[in-house]
Amino acid sequence: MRTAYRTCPICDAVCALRLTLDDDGKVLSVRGDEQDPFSKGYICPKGASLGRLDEDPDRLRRPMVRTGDQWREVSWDEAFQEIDRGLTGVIAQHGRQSLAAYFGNPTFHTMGGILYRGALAQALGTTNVYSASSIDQLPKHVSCGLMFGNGLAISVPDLDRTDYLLILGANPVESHGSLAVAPDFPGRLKALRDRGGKLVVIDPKRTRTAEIADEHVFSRPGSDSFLLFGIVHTLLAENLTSVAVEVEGLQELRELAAGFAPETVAAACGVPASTIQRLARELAAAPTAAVYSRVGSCTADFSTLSQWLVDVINILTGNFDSPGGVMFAKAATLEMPWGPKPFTYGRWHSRVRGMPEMLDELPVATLADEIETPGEGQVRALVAVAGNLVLSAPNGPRLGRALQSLDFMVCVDPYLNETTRLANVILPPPRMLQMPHYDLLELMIAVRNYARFSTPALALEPDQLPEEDIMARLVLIAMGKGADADPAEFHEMLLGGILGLATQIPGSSLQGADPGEVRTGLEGDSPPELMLDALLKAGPYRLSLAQLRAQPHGIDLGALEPRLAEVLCTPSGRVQIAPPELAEEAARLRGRLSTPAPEMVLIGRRQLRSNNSWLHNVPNLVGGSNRCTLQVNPIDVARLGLGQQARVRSATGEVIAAVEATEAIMPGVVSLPHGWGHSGSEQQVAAQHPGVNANALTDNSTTDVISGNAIFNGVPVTVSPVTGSG
Ligand SMILES: Nc1nc2c(c(=O)[nH]1)N[C@H]1C(S)=C(S)[C@@H](COP(=O)(O)OP(=O)(O)OC[C@H]3O[C@@H](n4cnc5c(=O)[nH]c(N)nc54)[C@H](O)[C@@H]3O)O[C@H]1N2
Ligand SMILES: Nc1nc2c(c(=O)[nH]1)N[C@H]1C(S)=C(S)[C@@H](COP(=O)(O)OP(=O)(O)OC[C@H]3O[C@@H](n4cnc5c(=O)[nH]c(N)nc54)[C@H](O)[C@@H]3O)O[C@H]1N2
Ligand code: SF4
Ligand SMILES: [Mo]
Repeated sequence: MRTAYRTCPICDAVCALRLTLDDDGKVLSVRGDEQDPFSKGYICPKGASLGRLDEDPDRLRRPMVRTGDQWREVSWDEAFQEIDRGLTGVIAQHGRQSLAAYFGNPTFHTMGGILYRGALAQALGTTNVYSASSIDQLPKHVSCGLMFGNGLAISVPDLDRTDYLLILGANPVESHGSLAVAPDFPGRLKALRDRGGKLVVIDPKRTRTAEIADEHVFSRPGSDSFLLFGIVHTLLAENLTSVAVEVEGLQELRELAAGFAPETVAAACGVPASTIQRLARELAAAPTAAVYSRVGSCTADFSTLSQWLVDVINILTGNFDSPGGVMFAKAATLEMPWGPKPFTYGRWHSRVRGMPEMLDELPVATLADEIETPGEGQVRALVAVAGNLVLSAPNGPRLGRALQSLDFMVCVDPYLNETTRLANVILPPPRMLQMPHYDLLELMIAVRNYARFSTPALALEPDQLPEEDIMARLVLIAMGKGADADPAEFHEMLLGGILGLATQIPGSSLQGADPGEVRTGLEGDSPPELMLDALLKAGPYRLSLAQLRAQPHGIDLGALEPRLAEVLCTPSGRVQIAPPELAEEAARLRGRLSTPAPEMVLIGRRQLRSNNSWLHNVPNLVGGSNRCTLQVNPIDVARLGLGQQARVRSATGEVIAAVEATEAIMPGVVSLPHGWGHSGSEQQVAAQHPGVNANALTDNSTTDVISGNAIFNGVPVTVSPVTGSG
């Protein structure tokens, strides 16, 4: 028996775990690591199932190649030869622009995914690069880009010190938080109340977070921009502002907000004007306050507006970049992507719908168009890393049909699932416990400055390839160097690139050092570890991998401190509180005031024992409360005469789902979780609990206009009884 300490890589909460393993490497128990200063022993059912997940018999162990409907295991060399043939064939016939890449959510939870994805995108030589950002948080990046000149300047609520927290469109008691890294988010919310603070939740559903709040306000899906504008209007009209950072555009902000008085927006958001005014006054009066919003607000129409307004309120109430308000973390690694970059967008546009590039990417919502529409630059091949697009993308089934028409597709994924079954080759990454782990991205948005590294708990088996070798060999093939090129060469090149930047950019602790000398001093058992060592040494605390290894319970680097000046990148050196790019969108929002609301709309939800599309194959995580049901208010159940099942129809598709009547959801709104729809899956357990694909109902033809982000919440649907279902 031995003990291993590890960060849980599943969600954004970065919990520290203590694992007990037997001599064969079987995980006997998983507990929260009580000695960890950040997560203090917290663990959720998913983390506790890490052992079961890791030993899932349906996990692919060797590369797979498909011929017709038949899959066979092949050697790594054979798999890469197949990929080389596939990709170079497509390049020769249709050019590089016919290649596309998708990087899914788990890409951002592994070191190899984060460190190699940019190089892979670049080596493919196409602008058809897509990621989970544009089905998740892109509107936040865009609003931060427009306001702060830096698309990565994402502030987090100072959870442990705030006196007042307003949450919109997030349910951290079940999701454990997102774009705000806080182990035991539920406990931190309870602590806020215990110290006399106030928690308010705005959500079309009375969620578990709403249940532990002081106040829950029902609001209409897709209407957050109205409500937030109403708050801004009140703050300005009643002179409740106390701006403490340098801003420009206050007059323009006044003009934009003028048309959104609480009385004007109340009907559109379903929140009484008096409540909107009171919330504004409470936010202004609280000693400190923070507004935090996530997926519910970010994947709806007008999302860039709502994400902007959240920060406007934090600024107007004097709670921006100050303790108890919202603040910027200062990670131990050199800021990624290695120094603040002035925000630009629209440097190129998607071919079919002319959608602008944002942060080097195009929106997932238009990937199907790019595959289906003939012409120069039509996408003919896809490299997908850690993505299950059929279940995750808007109108997933249409995208699935498009994927089927590709000339070639390769997936890096541990499972043969709804999406990877459409590929020609699947490359399985090592198991989680076999990989080194450091949260390069998460720790940049943590509610406390903190660092923790996990060494691999288990060694690779002889026929496995480390994640970085898989990525590097794909890069080398994309570069035209063939299937047999040595990944070591590329690792060194990538490391050299990091060292080049780390020794040059202002603010790096290695600025001015000799890259060769720094290289000689680096320590680590694998290329990602060497890169981490470099990034730590270049970081603001001048830590090293050796120091992190010596402290397996993590290193607390203290509470967040004001640092807006370090992340701000606007030409004026001031915050753009009313970016001109948003004026037209605000006018479009005003136009919506006179549009009648759809009778019924669909929203999504997250479930504690699930994580997007890929945890339904662990027996103890499925069943019970973790079911794919359509939540409907009893008033609607009666009005529509629903039985056990209902037919849900949208502009794009139809599903038949089990009805769960609950007063927790507003009348006129139904909720279906995403990531389900496993019928026919090769994952044995998931296939027994198939559920339905919520993204058969969502529409890829409409997006948040500014960012191009997908809309998953507020989708117009009709719900009707299924005859004979009782
Ligand atoms: N209707 C609706 N749709 C949504 C959402 C919603 O709220 N409603 N939420 C959206 C959001 S926020 C997100 S982030 C996306 C997520 O959507 P995706 O980007 O598709 O991510 P996941 O579903 O988390 O996982 C994708 C794949 O990663 C694989 N995987 C797991 N671990 C690893 C690993 O270590 N390495 C590799 N290479 N692969 C791995 C899994 O087997 C799975 O096939 O879904 C979006 N879709
Ligand atoms: N257990 C679990 N944890 C997860 C995940 C998971 O699948 N399961 N996924 C991970 C990922 S990829 C992410 S991005 C995060 C997301 O984390 P969260 O942002 O907390 O996501 P949800 O739990 O879906 O909460 C969204 C809430 O928005 C509400 N909502 C819907 N539409 C609107 C609207 O228009 N306005 C308002 N105000 N509210 C609305 C919904 O009712 C729901 O309660 O969670 C991560 N953690
Ligand atoms: S909350 Fe997230 S990080 Fe923590 S144990 Fe659960 S899945 Fe893992
Ligand atoms: Mo996400």
